[in-house]
Amino acid sequence: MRERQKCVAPRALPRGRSLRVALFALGAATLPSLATALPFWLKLPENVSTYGGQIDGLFYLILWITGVIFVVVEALLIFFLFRYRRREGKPARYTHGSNRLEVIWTIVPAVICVVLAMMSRRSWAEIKQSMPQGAMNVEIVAEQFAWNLRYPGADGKLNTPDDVQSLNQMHIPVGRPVVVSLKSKDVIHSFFLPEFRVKQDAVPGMTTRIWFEATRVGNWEITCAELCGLGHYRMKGFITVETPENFEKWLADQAAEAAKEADQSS
Ligand SMILES: [Cu+2]
Repeated sequence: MRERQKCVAPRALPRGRSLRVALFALGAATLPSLATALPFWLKLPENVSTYGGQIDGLFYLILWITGVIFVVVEALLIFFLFRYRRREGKPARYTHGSNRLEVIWTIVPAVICVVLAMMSRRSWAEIKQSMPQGAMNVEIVAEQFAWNLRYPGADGKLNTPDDVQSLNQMHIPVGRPVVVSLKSKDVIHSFFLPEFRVKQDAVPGMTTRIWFEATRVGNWEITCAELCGLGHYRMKGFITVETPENFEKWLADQAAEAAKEADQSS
């Protein structure tokens, strides 16, 4: 019986073990450099917002930290399942565990969380806690299942008779910050502009202000990122970023069209 036990559980050579540890450490250290080699379905959409780079940097950092921890934990789980499987003639050893290990795996994640909180503090303050000067104001009221937009007219003020309204079509000038006052008529919606790294809930009874600035001209989609009812899937809008001249022309055209319609109906 004793001889059999010896055959079943050969002891690993210390040299082999240190080689494995070294290889593992090398792999874990070089993984983040592969961020650019991610498959397309793991990559974020293109970024067309001034602060998108900061958010992406934090996002990829968190992805790599949690990704490496996930792979290590799952690999160890599978390894231990195999290594300590039930074997004939080998009684189980009951153990309380290791206080030192428990302290380590409590302190390390806590330190990682504090470092991440400190790293994201500046971006959070810049993006969420202050609104830029000289921004253009737009009001967006979400409803089942559309986005109602309101632009200030010639007086530059919202909620005056010369406001310009638009349904599901957002136009903004490139290179100028836009402050959106977000509201909801019915249920909670979520105003989501993936390429601008903007996602904000629209909550009934509340006005939430968010801002962003486009870095280039183009067309993208507005989606609702909150399951808001049966028509949620079709709650889609379009955002067009254009040159300041084209934007002013679009705004003037919309105002002229609205004036014409008002004339016809009176
Ligand atoms: Cu919605």
